[in-house]
Amino acid sequence: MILLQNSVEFVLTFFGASFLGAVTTAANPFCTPQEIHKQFKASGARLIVTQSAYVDKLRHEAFPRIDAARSDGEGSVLTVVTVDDAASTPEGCLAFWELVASADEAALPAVSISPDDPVALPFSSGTTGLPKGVVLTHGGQVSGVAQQVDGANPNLYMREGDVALCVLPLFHIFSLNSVLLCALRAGAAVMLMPRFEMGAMLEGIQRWRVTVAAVVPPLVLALAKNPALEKYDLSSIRIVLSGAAPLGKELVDALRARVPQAIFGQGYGMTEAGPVLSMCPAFAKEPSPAKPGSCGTVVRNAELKVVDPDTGLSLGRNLPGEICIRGPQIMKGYLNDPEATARTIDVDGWLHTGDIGYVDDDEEVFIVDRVKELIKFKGFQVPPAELEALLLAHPSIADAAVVPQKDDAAGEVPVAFVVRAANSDIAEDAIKEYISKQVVFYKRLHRVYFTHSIPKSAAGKILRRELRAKLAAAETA
Ligand code: 4UU
Repeated sequence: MILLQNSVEFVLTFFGASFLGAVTTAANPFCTPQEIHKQFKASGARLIVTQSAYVDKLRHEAFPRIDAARSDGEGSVLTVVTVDDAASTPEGCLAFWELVASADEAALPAVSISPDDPVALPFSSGTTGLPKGVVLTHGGQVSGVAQQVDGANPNLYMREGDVALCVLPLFHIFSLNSVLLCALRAGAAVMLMPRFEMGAMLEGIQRWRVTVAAVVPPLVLALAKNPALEKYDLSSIRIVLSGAAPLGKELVDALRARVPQAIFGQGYGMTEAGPVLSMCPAFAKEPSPAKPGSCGTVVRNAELKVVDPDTGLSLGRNLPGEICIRGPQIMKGYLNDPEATARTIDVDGWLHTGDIGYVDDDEEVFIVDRVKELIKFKGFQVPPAELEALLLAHPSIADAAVVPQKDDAAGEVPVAFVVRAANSDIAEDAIKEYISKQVVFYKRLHRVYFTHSIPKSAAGKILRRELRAKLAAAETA
């Protein structure tokens, strides 16, 4: 398990493990001990590479005892490697750079790796339920990278001399695949930033002449609004690739004036899809224009279709339906969860995204809605089922449902509908605080609406559409 901000050690650990045929699962170091433990347990991780600052989270009672002695393979002790200065290595941990210094390259075991072997295990809630391990294989990642940057006319054209901005977290597949792996494959350099900090990022772009900037819409918003931009030379940027959430035309126009030479466009990705489904054709070596709001065209050597969510039948152009993708790049399945896998990848190999969109006459993909439960706060995944489980565990709460509410800065924020238990008068703030203590910042509830009942289908499924419509109606009222 990699529990690190973007850093050289993250990259070395990922490639080192891959080279040995090991799998890495990367987690957000800002997560709470409980959240990290869930992923640790579900992934079956044996060793954690992290920073000293996060070791206390791993001393939580849920984890095995940290011990520098080699793990017995039974999971009774936890091996933790810290990347900081060896002099400050916390008790029981191993120092990353000491291990590197004492390593013998000639003693590397010979391993044979097949394309079908797993290499990365990011976590995603997919179309429904709790976060699950997404099994991405060597072959899948190699195919996915090739679909973007290889061939006579690469779609995401990068070459030697390019410098890719890596400020989006590498524990998310957008950054790992489309930035790190694609840039290195193309021979480009990568500018790693441990965290988003506006001044340092602009400084770095100017100093290292960044040419390809991968961003999310809230970052475009922050840049467009920042007057300091004028003080920096951003003339090296030729591509601004936005993804993970919808990018509006107004937002692009607001930033375009500041970086007039750059091409703005979107990639459409989903962790389970390996991740890229479509990419802006204006980024290609032989570019063709893309319309505002478009997510580009399907990556090559993959198939994309739009189906009627009710009948499953394929729809024609310009008709919105569920987007499905098939190709060598998609996940092998969810770890230890054949039911969830079967719900997501059908018998013909089509991965159902839970996104509603259409393909227009120029082959461009447009996303118009999401039928899956997932909430996206600034591009981060917020699985409603996780928050609902926490809410239901509270003695003063009889029933609860969590849905997205539109938000200008974050795109969407999670809000809850709550049915109080009999005789309870629990207040909104108490519920918000109860959740905040247990989750990473982007999963915090922004509003709690009290109600008498949660609308459900005959099968007991929460009717999320109804709740979303209720919110929308309240907004326009
Ligand atoms: C509207 O967000 C991602 C991956 C994004 C990505 C990866 C490589 C973008 C560009 C790229 O090059 O993965 P997840 O699993 O966190 O979230 C997936 C969901 C999608 O199903 C869709 O609902 O995030 C939403 N999404 C988008 N929505 C992703 N990209 C877009 C987009 N516009 N461009």
